[in-house]
Amino acid sequence: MTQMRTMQPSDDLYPTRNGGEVRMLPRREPVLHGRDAEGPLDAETLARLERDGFWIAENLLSLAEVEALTDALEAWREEPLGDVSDGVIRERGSREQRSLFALHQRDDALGAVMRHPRLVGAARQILGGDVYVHQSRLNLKPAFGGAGFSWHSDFETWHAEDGMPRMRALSASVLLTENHAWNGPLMLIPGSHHHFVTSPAVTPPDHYQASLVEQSIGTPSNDALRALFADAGRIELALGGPGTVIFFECNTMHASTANLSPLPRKNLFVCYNAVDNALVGPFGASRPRPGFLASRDFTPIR
Ligand code: 6CS
Ligand code: FE
Repeated sequence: MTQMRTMQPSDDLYPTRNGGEVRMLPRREPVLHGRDAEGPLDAETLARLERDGFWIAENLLSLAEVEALTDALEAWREEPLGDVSDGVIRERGSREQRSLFALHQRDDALGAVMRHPRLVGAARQILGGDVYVHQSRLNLKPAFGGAGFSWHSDFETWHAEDGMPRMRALSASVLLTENHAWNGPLMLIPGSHHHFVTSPAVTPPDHYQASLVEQSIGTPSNDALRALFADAGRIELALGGPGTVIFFECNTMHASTANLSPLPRKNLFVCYNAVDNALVGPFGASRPRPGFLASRDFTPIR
């Protein structure tokens, strides 16, 4: 049963998808919700996450762990996969798989990685308490044309379309293949998480069926991107080999270009949300998105 929204518009700190002009609102909450909490991250790493909005943890998982994930992925891809309603997103104009969602509902290595102590331990420390998996997916970015992802803040979508109240979530992207400068790595704007860029366009019904192939609603204006880039002075390419994990805060502006190279760029994403930040009703859409995109099982990962 979908829990409908219990919060009134007045307590919406990040109004978006409601017409009007693009606005850059200040972030209204900390990045580190559990500053002194026990966990695997040292003070320097926490400071970098707070400053930049992301942290690239090289070789966090072993090659043997990545191999188990890759074996489970290949076994899964041989199963008869459905379509968008089963969390299978294909590249525009082809049958190539672009994203496969809801890994965490599987009982193989792909499902187990959410509970990896170095992932969930970092999430608990940063988010300051119990966490659950809001969303998980594989982005396959196939060779010879896997399309990119427009600039966006995950939180803008998760707030507007999933009903995530506050910025108390993060993604861990596990690199399953080499992420080179030339095969469509994740690009991030350091410090962009300190501002919330509103998106005036009203959310169409079942927007996810378009946005997961190519997102144009909920994305920032060029002026807003220019301003975020001017503050940062650079864009970071998140490069690394299999087993590297990119942790990025839910509101950090990120994108990736198309992959025209012969090497696929396969990354596995686990998006943790604080149990205390559980979803309510959407803040900028008529209906909540399906469970494979936004879990409403808030059972904490122990
Ligand atoms: O809409 C979402 O939840 C998804 N869209 C993007 C481009 N990033 C986050 C997430 O996978
Ligand atoms: Fe994203």
